[in-house]
Amino acid sequence: MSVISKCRQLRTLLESNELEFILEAHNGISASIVESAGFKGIWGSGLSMSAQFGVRDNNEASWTQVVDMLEFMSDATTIPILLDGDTGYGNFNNMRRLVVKLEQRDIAGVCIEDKQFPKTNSFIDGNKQPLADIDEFCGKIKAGKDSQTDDDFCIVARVEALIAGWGLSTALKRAAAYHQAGADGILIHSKSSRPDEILAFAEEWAGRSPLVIVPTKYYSTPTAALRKAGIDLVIWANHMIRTAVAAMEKTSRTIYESESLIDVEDKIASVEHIFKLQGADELSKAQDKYLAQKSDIHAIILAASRGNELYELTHDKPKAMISIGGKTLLGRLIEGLKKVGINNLTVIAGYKAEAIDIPDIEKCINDDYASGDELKTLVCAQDNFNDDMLILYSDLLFREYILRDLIETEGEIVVTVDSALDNPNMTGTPDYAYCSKDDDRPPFMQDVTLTRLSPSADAIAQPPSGYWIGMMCVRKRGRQWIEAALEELKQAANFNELILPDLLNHLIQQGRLIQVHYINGHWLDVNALIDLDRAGDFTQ
Ligand code: SPV
Ligand code: MG
Repeated sequence: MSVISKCRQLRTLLESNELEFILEAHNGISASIVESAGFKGIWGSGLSMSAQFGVRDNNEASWTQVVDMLEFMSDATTIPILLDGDTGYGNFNNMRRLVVKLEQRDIAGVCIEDKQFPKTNSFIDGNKQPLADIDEFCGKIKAGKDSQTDDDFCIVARVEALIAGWGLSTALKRAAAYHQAGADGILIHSKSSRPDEILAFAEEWAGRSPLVIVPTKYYSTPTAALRKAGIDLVIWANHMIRTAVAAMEKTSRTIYESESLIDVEDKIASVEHIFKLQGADELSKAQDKYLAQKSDIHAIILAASRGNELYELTHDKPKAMISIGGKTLLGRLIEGLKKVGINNLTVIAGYKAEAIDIPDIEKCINDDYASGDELKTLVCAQDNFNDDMLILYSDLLFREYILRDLIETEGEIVVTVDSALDNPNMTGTPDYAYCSKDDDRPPFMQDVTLTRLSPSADAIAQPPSGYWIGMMCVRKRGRQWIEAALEELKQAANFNELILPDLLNHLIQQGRLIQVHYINGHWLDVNALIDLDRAGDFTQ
């Protein structure tokens, strides 16, 4: 969809054969409200912008402060803004720079008035206000027109002759000169409460160029009369700031006097409405698109065993708490989990449970660790199971990508299998993984399922595809399978001896698909003293 530039939109408004209307705004939120109401353009009123800054309409706010505010207004809207540029904030040179800066901020046009800097609002002692020299003002218009790069950028020349008490012929003479100098429209201003002088001007002007008016004082004039007079653009010049001020005065008085919010809450915009005007919806969609989703994965970490092969190192603590390179195994594991956004951590302790003193974890205790094995430990954390969870041993050291890839692999239950069977460093009893396919990389992510885990490579005629490293990722249905399987296995006479591979084998026998994610090395299962020497690879 091609977007019509704001400059073009403003030019179309000025040059259309219909009577068009623009409404004042003075900051981003009022501008967006004006657009939402249906207006096709915005008047960047000098009076209103000064007022919202809390200063007078006498060029007390600097022009760059005005332009900065305009940028917020323009960013918040898609309709054009015609800036009330006072006198152009100086001479022709200031006008040139103003036009350049306005175009840079996507402001569609500027209206300059033929008074002297610093100006005073037209409704304050208008008669006393000196007008600009005609030639000097024409030079300013020309300088502005020569500075614009978009042909559609509009410069409207505002004639203050009627305000200053000079009468119709002066107003017409000035308007003609400004038109000649290149102005895209003439704004004829009046402080009269009747429209007579404006209507007379319009008649004499006779459509020589677009005619703009500001009927603040002659507001009771029927719009039909303005239309009939051939006016092109009406500016409702200050009604947003005045309505805001009236509302703010009323609300502040009520809150002050009642020392309560009870009388105002239902009468003011809801906080949700403010969010809407600020575009909160767009941000939340963008967050979904661009921000890494916060993980709600829970990790269930089995840390109940002593680790007998580590001898005196585990005299007073479980294997998970032995220190490697200044950090405990469990501490390192938790650090790795947190790095990938997993902060919901359950550690199932058993042997020397009190030695596990890590903050921000939930500790479940298997008091029966001496007589029970892994499944007995796992069921202790059943209340903490989640529809997205990792179940893993606490004695693992691994490269970060292994965890990341595991949680990104689809499947109700996914196990990480190391296909580097030639690993000469394997200690303890490995869990040989028999899989539906060997790891024939590439292709990288393959659809492979687990057929069986076995403590022995000879148990089945087919050679194993790798080792299960003691990590699995479980999703909603996988959790249900595991919960049901644990209930069944609890009835078995040998439940106390069952380990995680028994659980996975049980699920496979039931026809559940256990997905395999292959890796090739880059992990270590700390079982024996010799593993501590090898751990250096993972502890930098
Ligand atoms: C403004 O809105 O600042 C104007 C219009 O210049 S008026 O205040 O009516 O002069
Ligand atoms: Mg003004």
